Amino acid sequence: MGGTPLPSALFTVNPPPCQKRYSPVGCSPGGTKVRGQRSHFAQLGGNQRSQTPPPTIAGCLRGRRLHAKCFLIVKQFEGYDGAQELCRLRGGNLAMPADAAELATLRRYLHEAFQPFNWPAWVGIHDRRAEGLWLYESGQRVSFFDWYQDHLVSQPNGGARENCVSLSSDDGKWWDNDCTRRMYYICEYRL
Ligand SMILES: [Ca+2]
Repeated sequence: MGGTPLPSALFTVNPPPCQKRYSPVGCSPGGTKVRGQRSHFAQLGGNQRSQTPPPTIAGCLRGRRLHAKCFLIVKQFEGYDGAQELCRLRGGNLAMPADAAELATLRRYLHEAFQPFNWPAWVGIHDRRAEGLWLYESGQRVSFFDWYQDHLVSQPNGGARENCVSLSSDDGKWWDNDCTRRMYYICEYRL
């Protein structure tokens, strides 16, 4: 299923913090506070009225399905814990890409949803229990990684300050981030 292009207006309201390597159009360099946001879920491909209800499993079918799970990008700025709670309240979790196929699906979904922009989005991976021990929200240990790396930056690089993982929408690469940063997020639901 293809993502519906988002109205450009959505990119000008309450921009989230930028990724570290550069400042894409529409984000807020260094910003961590997002004020005055509307408390609604603007689901990709879905209804974007101000009182759109939170995603349900049926709503997730507007996202991206693979095997017995589906992923849904939620365009609401939340810290990691808030995002996980909102996913959980609807019967899911933050996205936990379990293998290369699922990660590739997420990467394409993010890219198609946000291009030509670059937006970070939370997934359900953290190292809060022990530094450097990356776990899914399920508690299972992450067995493969796709950290961003170039000649200047090698993720993860935040140590004990950055314990939650976001994916960049342009390339799907992983970044460790401060868990309190507010950004879009991706839920997953079992079908
Ligand atoms: Ca860490």
